[in-house]
Amino acid sequence: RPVKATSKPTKKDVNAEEVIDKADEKHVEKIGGSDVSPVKEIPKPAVKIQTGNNSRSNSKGKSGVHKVLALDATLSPRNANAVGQFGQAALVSSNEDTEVRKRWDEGHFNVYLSDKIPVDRAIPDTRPETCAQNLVHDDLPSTSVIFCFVDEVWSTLLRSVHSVLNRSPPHLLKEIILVDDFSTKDNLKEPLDKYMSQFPKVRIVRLKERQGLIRARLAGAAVAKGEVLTFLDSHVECNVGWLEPLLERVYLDRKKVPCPVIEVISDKDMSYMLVDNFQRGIFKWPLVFGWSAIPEEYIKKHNMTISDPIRCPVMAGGLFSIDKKYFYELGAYDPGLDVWGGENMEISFKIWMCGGEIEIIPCSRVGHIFRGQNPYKFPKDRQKTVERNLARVAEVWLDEYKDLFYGHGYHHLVEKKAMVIGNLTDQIELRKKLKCKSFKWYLDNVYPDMNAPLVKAEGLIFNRGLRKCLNLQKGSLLFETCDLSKQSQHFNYTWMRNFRQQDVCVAPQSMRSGFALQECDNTRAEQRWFHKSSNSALVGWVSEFVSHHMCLEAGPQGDTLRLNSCETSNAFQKWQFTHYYTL
Ligand code: LR7
Ligand code: MN
Repeated sequence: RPVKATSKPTKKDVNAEEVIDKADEKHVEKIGGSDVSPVKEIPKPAVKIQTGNNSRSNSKGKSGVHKVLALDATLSPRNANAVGQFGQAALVSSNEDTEVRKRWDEGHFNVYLSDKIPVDRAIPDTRPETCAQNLVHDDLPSTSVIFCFVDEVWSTLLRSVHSVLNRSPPHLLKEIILVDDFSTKDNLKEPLDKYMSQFPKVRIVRLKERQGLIRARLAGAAVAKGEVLTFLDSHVECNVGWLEPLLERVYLDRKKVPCPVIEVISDKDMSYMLVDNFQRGIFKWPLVFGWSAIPEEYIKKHNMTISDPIRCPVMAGGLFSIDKKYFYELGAYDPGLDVWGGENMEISFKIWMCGGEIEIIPCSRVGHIFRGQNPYKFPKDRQKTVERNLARVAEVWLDEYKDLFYGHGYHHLVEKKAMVIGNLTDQIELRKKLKCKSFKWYLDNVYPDMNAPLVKAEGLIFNRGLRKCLNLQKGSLLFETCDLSKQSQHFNYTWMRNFRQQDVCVAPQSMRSGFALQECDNTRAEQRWFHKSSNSALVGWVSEFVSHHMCLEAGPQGDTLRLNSCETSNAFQKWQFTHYYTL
């Protein structure tokens, strides 16, 4: 079979990673390692045919079942020898290299090659073998497939549409809605209208100004007539039998939100590639999407097979089906999210915390071209757009855990939060109205293997030079013999880098007066101390004329606590908390 095996690429949110400062880099690596830690509980996936609580089969009476339809109008293509046919790697001769390079930036993949490959090429059926034998109900709901695009490459957009037309049971495909997010390319105007007019099921919606993919999806959903919405990126190829297994899950339970396995269409040679089985969608701080393999022991213990649905803490974002009414019950997407990014986190938290479920359905497979960069322009700064979206999600959904988001490189957002992220009243109201569960519930029940300590370190703060602990009593901070039982010796080092006891935060003051005790306020940068690891300094910023960094130092007699210039070898400047969750 012309299939290359590869491991699934991790979706890179380069932007978010870039902003993680040095101090937090180590931490991110560490969490990465948590992928292999045992998953406490991913509830066992449902069996093939079952009736869920939210099932519609009850209301519709008995219904028959049939084997998944293996429709594929491209099985024996006319042009079997065409470039890239059957999903094979297509080669270009070396004298075409300049041409390839010249056109690369149009889509940040091999556009030159894509244009040579038939728009209705065949691809290998990559489903696990048992999938073809699976039964689905006869009366599945119909779906509207929604593709949003901005300046998408002509040949990949067409290939996406043809793959849906050729491999979806016609009675289940209500329509295909193409939402043009204010593209500038001429061929996406009249030529596209003309081309699509051959297909009565295809409708084109043109947005009058650039809305970004989130509001473009909302515009598509608003005109959709199908019972289920199926969102897809505009550079995909749907595989054989992709649709029925998705609709079956929605049919069984309207609060299930199924996603296909996302396979890889090479950006270089356009070959259709397999990905590893048993992958879950997860996130790491600061809300960066990634894939994580389900541990071997878990698979064995639960007798999971490669075709069982996989419950996912978060979805990748671009490819999923959802009951239309349910989508609106959930309040759809936050329409305040701009252009690209974060909406996958928003909808994932919303689904889980408000009573739904996200699953990957291994019998449904769709190839996607993973690109190194967004091939379109962001109306505003890309980084600022994405971080603003993520901050909106964090503010609405993360409860006390939002400090973990801000603490991983987004401290700067907190100071001017209200100004940056806009109004959230509607989103907060919605969460109340839906009576959604807490983020803590989500972590405990949906993503128990996530590493999410609420503070970076806590306990007593021991000074290496003095061999005593800090004690906060009657408004003064001094030293005492360490005593775990004394609450006045207990402090936290928080994600916002506050060094605090209850509501009291320690802030570096002027050169002369050392430090001050203040009411904690996350928006005040002056309350932030750098503390890199156990037995390192507590570094504060002093702004007198110019900013300096200064280290907290114990006086050798233990009767003073002051700020001084940092000296790496000075033991009186070394501090250790009793317990470090992560640094
Ligand atoms: O302003 C825009 N308007 C648009 O209509 C920006 C984009 N778009 C369209 C675009 O043409 C494309 O069809 O929206 C679609 C998604 O944009 P991509 O392809 O640039 O996104 P991506 O594949 O890099 O990113 C993933 O994360 C996004 C976060 O906002 C979206 O959720 C994408 O749908 C999502 N893609 C996938 O999940 C596919 C698998 C990637 C993985 C893992
Ligand atoms: Mn994409």
